[in-house]
Amino acid sequence: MIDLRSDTVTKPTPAMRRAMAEAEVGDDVYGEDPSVNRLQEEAARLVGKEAALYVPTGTMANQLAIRAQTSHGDVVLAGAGAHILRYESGAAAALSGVQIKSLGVDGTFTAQQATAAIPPRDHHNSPATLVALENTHNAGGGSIWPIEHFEAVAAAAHERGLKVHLDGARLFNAAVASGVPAARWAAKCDSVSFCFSKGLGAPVGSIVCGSHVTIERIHRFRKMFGGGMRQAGVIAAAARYALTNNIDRLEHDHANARRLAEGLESIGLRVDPAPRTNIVLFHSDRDTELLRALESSNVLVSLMRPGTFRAVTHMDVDSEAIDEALDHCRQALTAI
Ligand code: TLP
Repeated sequence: MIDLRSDTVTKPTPAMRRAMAEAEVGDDVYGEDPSVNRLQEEAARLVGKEAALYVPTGTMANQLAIRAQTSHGDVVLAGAGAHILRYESGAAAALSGVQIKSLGVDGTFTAQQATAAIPPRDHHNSPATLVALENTHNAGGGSIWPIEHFEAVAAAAHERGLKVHLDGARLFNAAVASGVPAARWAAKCDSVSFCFSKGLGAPVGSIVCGSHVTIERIHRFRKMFGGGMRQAGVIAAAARYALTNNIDRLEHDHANARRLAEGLESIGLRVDPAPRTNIVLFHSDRDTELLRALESSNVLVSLMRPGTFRAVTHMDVDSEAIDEALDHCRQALTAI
């Protein structure tokens, strides 16, 4: 099976499992799990924030950041196709009572667009209180914000009193591919989340980082949302292992994404946009037939929307597996 549906499908390596087996643990709801505490300190330091909180999923990280930095009835500004809008089961509306206003077309937007979307202060309007940025941008094909736009949007938001959250589920893919360190992306944001369970190869877990005050508020809502975990050091050890060992290797996933994109184009499939990180979007009108034919040759990709497939490279697929997937794809195209 060559599973390119997502980078979430990776399995922990023997070395990561050893780190998990040997983890020192305690009850993290009492704040007594040394592995979780170390992970939180390391993660906060890595992105230049005062504090961090370990959480079960990227969705919970985003939703806690929204809940802690908005009030019911507020507006959150986000790029078109944002994960918080499209793939979190309506959580922002259900759990925080906010409306998400989507801007731009490809997940990025300008400071002018953000400013224009902030409603004037008037009792008829819902106040915009948070801007949520996503980097890399999943639905945009793993795209990376131009750092100047990113910083300009954050500055414009702060000037008007809005907070800024970064959904950095794949922040280290952005950092490795752009050469802009994670701490610089995080610097202009009030909260930043990232996932251990995607390209970094851990089986579970995400983290949200920010000031002491913000993280304290988020901590309270983590309890309310049912995200307090007990001897979580077993999984935090995998996350710590991932931070130490699996960031630099993301470059291989990016090279494999480029290899896959070139191969797909050479067999007549349109790839758009050109991959910057580990996500490849390719297009075909015969989507259902192609998906089925690939599945029957044990190649898994996802259908993101009609006519658009997503293939994600990760540590469990090497360049030989990419070439094999391309062979199957070529055969599938001739068979359908
Ligand atoms: N994305 C998943 C699916 O939900 C689409 C994937 O396979 O890519 N932010 C971003 C940008 C994400 O891509 C994801 C996961 C999350 C947040 C949520 O993370 P989890 O799955 O841990 O809740």
